[in-house]
Amino acid sequence: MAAGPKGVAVRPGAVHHPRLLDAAAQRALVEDLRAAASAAPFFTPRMPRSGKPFSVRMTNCGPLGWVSDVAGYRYQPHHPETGRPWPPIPAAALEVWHAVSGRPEPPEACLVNFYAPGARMGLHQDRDEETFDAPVVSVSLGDTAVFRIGGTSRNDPTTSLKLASGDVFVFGGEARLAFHGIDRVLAGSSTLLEKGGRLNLTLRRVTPPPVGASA
Ligand code: MD6
Ligand code: FE
Repeated sequence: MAAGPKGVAVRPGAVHHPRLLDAAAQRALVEDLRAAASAAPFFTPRMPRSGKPFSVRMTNCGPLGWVSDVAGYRYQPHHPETGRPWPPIPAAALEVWHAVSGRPEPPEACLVNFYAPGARMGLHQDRDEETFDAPVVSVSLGDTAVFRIGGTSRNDPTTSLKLASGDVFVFGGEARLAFHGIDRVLAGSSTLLEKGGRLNLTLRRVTPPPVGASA
C-alpha cells in the first residue's frame, strides 16, 4: 500500500483518502475478494418486512457479517445461504484499517458490496453495531461512485463526492452516524473489474473491544 496522505476531511470525522491503494494493490485486493467470494458467494439482501431486494449484492469476510432479510438487519457469524463461517478478512484490507482507523483492535466485519451497472444504495446510517467508538473504513474498487453524505438527521443537507477505485473513506467521530448513500455508479470509468461495476468494502467493529485491551 502506498503511504497515505492525511486525507481530506469533507466534514468533521469524515475523511476521504483519494487513491490510497495504487493499481497493483487494487488488483491484489480484487484477487483476494474473488477467492473470498468463491467460499462465500454474493447473495441478494432483502429489505426487512417488505422483502424487497436490494440492487446491490453482498457478501462478508471476518468473524461477523452483516445480513438483511425479512426478519431485519443483523450481524451473524455464518453465510445466510451456505451456513458456513465467513472467510477471513484479506490481509491487505486489515492493513488499510490499521493505516487509517486509529484503532489498535482489528475489524470484526468486512461487508463487501457489489454494484452492477444501475445498482445504488439509498441514504442510510450504519447503526447495527453495538459500538460506535471505532470508525467505519470503506474501500472502493472499480467504477467510480457518486457518494452522498449528510448529517445525523435524515433531512440534514448533503454533499456529494466521487469515490474512485483505490479510494478509502473513513467515517468516524461525529460523522460515524452520518446519513450516506450511493446515488449512482459511473459505468466504464474503471478497467479494474473485467465486466465493470464497483466493489465496496466496509470494515467495522461490531462489539466493544475486550475489557483491558489497550486503546
Ligand atoms: C458504498 N458505503 O460505498 C456504500 N457505510 O458502496 C457505505 O454504505 C458506507 O462507504 C459506512 C461508511 C462508509 C461507507
Ligand atoms: Fe453505510
